[in-house]
Amino acid sequence: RRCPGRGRFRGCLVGALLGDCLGAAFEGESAVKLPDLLRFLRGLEPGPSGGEPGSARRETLSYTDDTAMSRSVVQSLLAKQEFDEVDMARRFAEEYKKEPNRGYGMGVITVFKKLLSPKCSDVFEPARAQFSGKGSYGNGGAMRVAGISLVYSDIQDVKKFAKLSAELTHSNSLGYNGAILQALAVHLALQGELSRESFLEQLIGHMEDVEADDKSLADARALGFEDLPFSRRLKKIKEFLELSTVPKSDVLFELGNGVAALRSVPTAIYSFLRSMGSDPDIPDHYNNLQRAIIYCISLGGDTDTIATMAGAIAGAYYGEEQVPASWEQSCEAFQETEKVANSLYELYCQRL
Ligand code: F2R
Ligand code: MG
Ligand code: MG
Ligand code: MG
Repeated sequence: RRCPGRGRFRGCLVGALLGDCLGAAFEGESAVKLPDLLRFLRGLEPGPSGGEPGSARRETLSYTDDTAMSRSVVQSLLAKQEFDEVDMARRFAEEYKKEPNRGYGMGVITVFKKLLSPKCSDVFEPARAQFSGKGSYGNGGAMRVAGISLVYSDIQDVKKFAKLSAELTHSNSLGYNGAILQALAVHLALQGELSRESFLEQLIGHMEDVEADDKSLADARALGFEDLPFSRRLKKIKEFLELSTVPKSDVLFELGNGVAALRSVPTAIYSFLRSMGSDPDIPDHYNNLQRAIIYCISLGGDTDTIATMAGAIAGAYYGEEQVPASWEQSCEAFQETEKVANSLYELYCQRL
């Protein structure tokens, strides 16, 4: 194993931040019109097409729970130099207490309240009690997981700690397996120039193994899904990528744009992979990373979360060179994000 470039670490975390801040403006909209989205993005650029020349910058775009939790993951890893469930859980809960209005999921708030109680002795217990003991299958474990792949270079460690970090809030395998898939995608992207085909093949190979255990099979069946639901969606992505055009309605039907990990992580991966090529609907001056984020947001639904996941993967793959200054500077906390990415780079390479 070798040390990937520092720019990939910065690209990953800033890409994730951009996806969240830009996507948040559209979260929950069922139909995002591309011209409206492109107009919004032009408004971030300096000069005649964006705001008055010479006028004060427009207000900064705020990040949401996706980034708040990602920051806790990364800060915990940096403070402890490894995964520490008690420290990470405490940071999630303290961060929620400090800024409860970042747009958290309805269910996960219950977990934070229990974690804040001095009576809590097992940090995984509140998550296990969610949804009458079924556990959350939301995408909250996946949206925040990229930092795991920026610390651990061994793929077995990536799987193990992606799962544990997700299980602090998401005990349903359809929640934590989504986090494993997202972490694997960031891990592969960080290694660099993989083709679409081998990227997908590797993800499918790993997920067929991840999803074959008894709990994954039981959880999928209990919710009325077929066996190996993530692997199946990855195969659907492969089919989509072989077509010259795919209607948005097919993407929404097969992959989704929802708050469940199963209806959002594959969508983020598809958005990243399809943006390796051009898109007739998106102006040519946008680069691959920008196209990935634009495509996610154009699907509507859970736009901040799907765009943050695609942004993390694309940023790790293309590096910070594809992060446009005007987009970055529109987001809250981008400078801090770059610093934290530098520290993760040092830790990752030092651990090799
Ligand atoms: N919560 C939101 N968006 C809506 C409000 C934001 C808005 N901008 C505003 O502030 O007004 N976004 C954030 O939530 C998602 C991540 O959620 P997470 O962390 O997975 O939370 P939770 O509560 O565990 O799960 C989310 C919902 O999924 C459903 N669900 C999950 N497991 C379930 C189960 N076993 N049975 C039934 N339903 C289940 C529930 O509706 C949960 O509330 C991201 O989009 C983030 O941006
Ligand atoms: Mg959010
Ligand atoms: Mg969201
Ligand atoms: Mg920069």
